[in-house]
Amino acid sequence: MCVKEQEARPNFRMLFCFFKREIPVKKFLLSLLLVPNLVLAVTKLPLEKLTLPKGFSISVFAEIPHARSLAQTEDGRVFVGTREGDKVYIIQNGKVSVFAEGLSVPNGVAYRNGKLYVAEIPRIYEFDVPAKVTKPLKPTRTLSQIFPSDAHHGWKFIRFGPDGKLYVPVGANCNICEAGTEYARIYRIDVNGTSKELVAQGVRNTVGFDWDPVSKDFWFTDNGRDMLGEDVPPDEVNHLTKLGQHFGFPYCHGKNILDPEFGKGKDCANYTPPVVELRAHVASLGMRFYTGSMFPKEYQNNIILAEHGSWNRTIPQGYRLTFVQLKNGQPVKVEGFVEGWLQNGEAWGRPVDVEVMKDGSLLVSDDKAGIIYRITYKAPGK
Ligand SMILES: [Ca+2]
Repeated sequence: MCVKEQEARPNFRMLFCFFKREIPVKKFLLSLLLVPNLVLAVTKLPLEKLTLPKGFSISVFAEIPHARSLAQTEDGRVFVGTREGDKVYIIQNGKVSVFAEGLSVPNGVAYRNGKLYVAEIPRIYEFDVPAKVTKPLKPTRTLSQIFPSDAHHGWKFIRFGPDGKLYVPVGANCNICEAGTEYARIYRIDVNGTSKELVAQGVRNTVGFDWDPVSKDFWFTDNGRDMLGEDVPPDEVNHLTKLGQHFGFPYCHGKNILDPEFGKGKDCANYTPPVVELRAHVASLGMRFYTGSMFPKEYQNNIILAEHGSWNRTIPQGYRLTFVQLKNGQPVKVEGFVEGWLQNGEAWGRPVDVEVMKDGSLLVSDDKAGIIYRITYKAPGK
């Protein structure tokens, strides 16, 4: 049977689940023999199940197994990190190539000034990026800053801030615990030096962040703890207003939920609350401020984030893109933007990260279907 989505490696059962409505099993097995690259088989996706606001369209941009974090060069080439595989991919001239391989949990990718930075769990590699990548490349060096090697929430999302520093989170190495001093934090580092500064603490596990294009303030998603209840605590969108702020974990969840164990004797008023409380367990990951001009005005300079989807909630939720419209730093609208990866309690896709392209279209990675989607907008009637 098809099981509910889990934080597990994609396996053959999941592939069967995915394909069962699309092609007969016999034909699928035959395709495995004939097509060694499974990705090639993922060509018939139920894209018609996805719903978008009027005027928006979604299409397949690229097929990449386990696609996770996205980054791009000045000339619009796209890097794709993976958590399950050992590879980082590059999409150039519409074609997918392996950029680097033999890596361990290379979830994080960040590009700046002709160099790509790839984060494994404890370390970050620097690669030179040639004008055209023709074969898998080796890193030119490893950055001097080293992070804990714990696998639990160890995979990294990394990104350069407007300050030129590389922002690197270290998730809590547990579901809920009094994490050690290096954990549940976001750091920023100088990739050409040795500095490592604290940006935020009390952050359970952020896998996506961006900077407000106007104020340059830092915003990030955070995933709430498990095993507190089906509907608590909320996932979060947070706004840093002061370096080193504490965002509550493990003492206080959401705006005002004291942890039954670790919250004893604590007061939520002593921690920075989220700006947006998302639904519980939706697994909010990648987020970007939409900085293009293709989408309507209400989207511009506001947030689109990916909800990867719950893994242990009785009735799964998430599995969608969410739009957060802000006014003076406060949400005035939080609503589904793209929905339909979850059908009758089963997910055929899981959005992970988003990336605004130069032409204003939006890329979305999906590590379950192994797809990069492209969302475009055309005013109805035009
Ligand atoms: Ca929090």
